[in-house]
Amino acid sequence: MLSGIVIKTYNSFYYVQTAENIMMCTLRGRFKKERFSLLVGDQVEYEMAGVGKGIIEQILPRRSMLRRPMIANIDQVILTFAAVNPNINTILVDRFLVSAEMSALEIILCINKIDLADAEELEKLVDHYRGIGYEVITVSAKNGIGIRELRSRLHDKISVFAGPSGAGKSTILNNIEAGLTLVTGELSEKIGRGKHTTRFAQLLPLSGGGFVVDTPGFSFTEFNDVTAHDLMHSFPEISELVSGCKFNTCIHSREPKCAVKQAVEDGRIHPLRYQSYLAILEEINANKKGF
Ligand SMILES: Nc1nc2c(ncn2[C@@H]2O[C@H](COP(=O)(O)OP(=O)(O)OP(=O)(O)O)[C@@H](O)[C@H]2O)c(=O)[nH]1
Ligand SMILES: [Mg+2]
Ligand SMILES: [Zn+2]
Repeated sequence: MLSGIVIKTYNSFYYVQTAENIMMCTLRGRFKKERFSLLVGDQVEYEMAGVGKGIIEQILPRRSMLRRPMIANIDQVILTFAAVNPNINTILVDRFLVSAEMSALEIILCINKIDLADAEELEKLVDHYRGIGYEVITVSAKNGIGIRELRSRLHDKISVFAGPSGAGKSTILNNIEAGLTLVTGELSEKIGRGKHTTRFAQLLPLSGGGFVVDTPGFSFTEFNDVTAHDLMHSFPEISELVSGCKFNTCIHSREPKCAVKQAVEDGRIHPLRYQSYLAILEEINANKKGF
């Protein structure tokens, strides 16, 4: 059986990237009966049905699934922020980090527009997140700084670029892969406000092997289905301490003998991170009360 990966879906056609070319495929009827939804990122086996055409016969088990956008088999998320313009804000970064942690994918924090950044501020920010254990790559899509390093981290993987609008995701990708002409700047913002963009997520092949996915920025993340338990385990430095709290129901806000609060006092947890934790916790609790 021939095999490939679905890189795009359109009008019930599935574009399947093989080692040699892109095949335009349809789905064998029985899958439709099962109401199985084939996703971009799915690995499939197909049979030839004419020149450049095929019929998908088999879908291989998924390694992972991202919900926004809906893509199968993602390996990692490149959370992209501009250091400046729009100015980076740690609460926003932490919110995106929590969302990414919930998806259980590898995370790389990419800080763009370092050509505009104050060197000292940037270093503080980078140290802050490296100190927690996150991998941080600093780039300037404009000047090409750091692009080679970022490219090397994408090799043979499926990577999704996510982050707020204007961070420079599309500009970075255009810079990473010659031949890409993703829309950037104000025009992109206009399209992004339309409702269809996330539905058309596609895998963009990298010439060195691997795929990237560009996503339209959104400036907020929702935590509707996140519990306090999920939240504490989405902060690695909090997660590793929770077993030290006196009460196993401790949510590290007002409880006595809390190992997390102690660590904040001792400076082992950064106050900004604790602030982000409390802000999201409050949101989760407010959502609950609404029911
Ligand atoms: N100075 C500077 N400007 C940059 C850099 N990278 C991108 N920009 C600019 O930032 C603006 C936004 O870039 P985009 O690539 O459209 O940002 P995006 O993250 O794709 O935004 P959305 O598609 O709306 O989510 C554009 O005007 C880019 O030219 C950089 O490294 N330095
Ligand atoms: Mg874009
Ligand atoms: Zn606690």
